[in-house]
Amino acid sequence: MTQFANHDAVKELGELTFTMWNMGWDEKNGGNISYILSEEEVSEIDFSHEPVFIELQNIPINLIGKHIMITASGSNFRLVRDNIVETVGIIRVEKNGYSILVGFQNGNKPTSEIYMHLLSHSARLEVDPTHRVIVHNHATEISEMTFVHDLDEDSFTRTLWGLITECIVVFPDGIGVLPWMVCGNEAIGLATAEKLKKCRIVVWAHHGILASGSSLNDAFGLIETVNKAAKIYMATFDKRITTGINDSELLELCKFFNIVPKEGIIKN
Ligand code: 2HA
Ligand code: ZN
Repeated sequence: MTQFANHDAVKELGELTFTMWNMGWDEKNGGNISYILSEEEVSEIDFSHEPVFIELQNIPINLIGKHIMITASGSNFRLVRDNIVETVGIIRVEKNGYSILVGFQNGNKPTSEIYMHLLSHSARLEVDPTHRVIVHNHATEISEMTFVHDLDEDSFTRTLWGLITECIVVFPDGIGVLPWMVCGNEAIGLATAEKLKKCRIVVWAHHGILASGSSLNDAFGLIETVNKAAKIYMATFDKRITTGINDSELLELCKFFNIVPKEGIIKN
């Protein structure tokens, strides 16, 4: 039996929150992460505390019984790794809510975005059984880009694909884009989950980005790739003398890497 704070998955999450803060993507209490534990991981962790049940309506059926590690409301990602037992916890999803099994000490509770995380996990699991992770942060350049680029998601995707060769290889399914919305409520959760039925990355205009993945590293890598392209966009969009990767070059890439890109974006 491993103590919660000493488990590898918990430590990995603590390292990732610090990395994201270090990149300038998680100021103050910005960002939240959740991670579906495997059965093996669940069997390794010491859950000897008395569970605390919290009621929550409209729980997605395919999550009932799953154990999810999730960051706390108000947690500062700079400090999470130094105080895991307060800033992270594990919940078990129940029919009418969830039980806090471990963590969230000293009266802490899961992120205000918990319902969005649950809906997002549910949507991804429907289409990808290897899915496990949702990462949300305030990556800087992708947020900047939502002020100078139109918010049509196909046009946004096409722009990103044209900026770095790697983009279409890493996210051939494209990205979803939501207009500005209030965060933390059911509407943004439902809208995000709807987008995640077709792709793994959603940009929230004038707020940040969310990515899903099969591991923390996988989801983080998607955000890194998108934000790198956005950084290049922001540094060049108003002073270009070349047009970037064209449609036939993107098709060449798809052929070489055996990739099927999201339909309707590459012309011809
Ligand atoms: O948890 O980032 O979107 C703080 C946020 C809300
Ligand atoms: Zn946020």
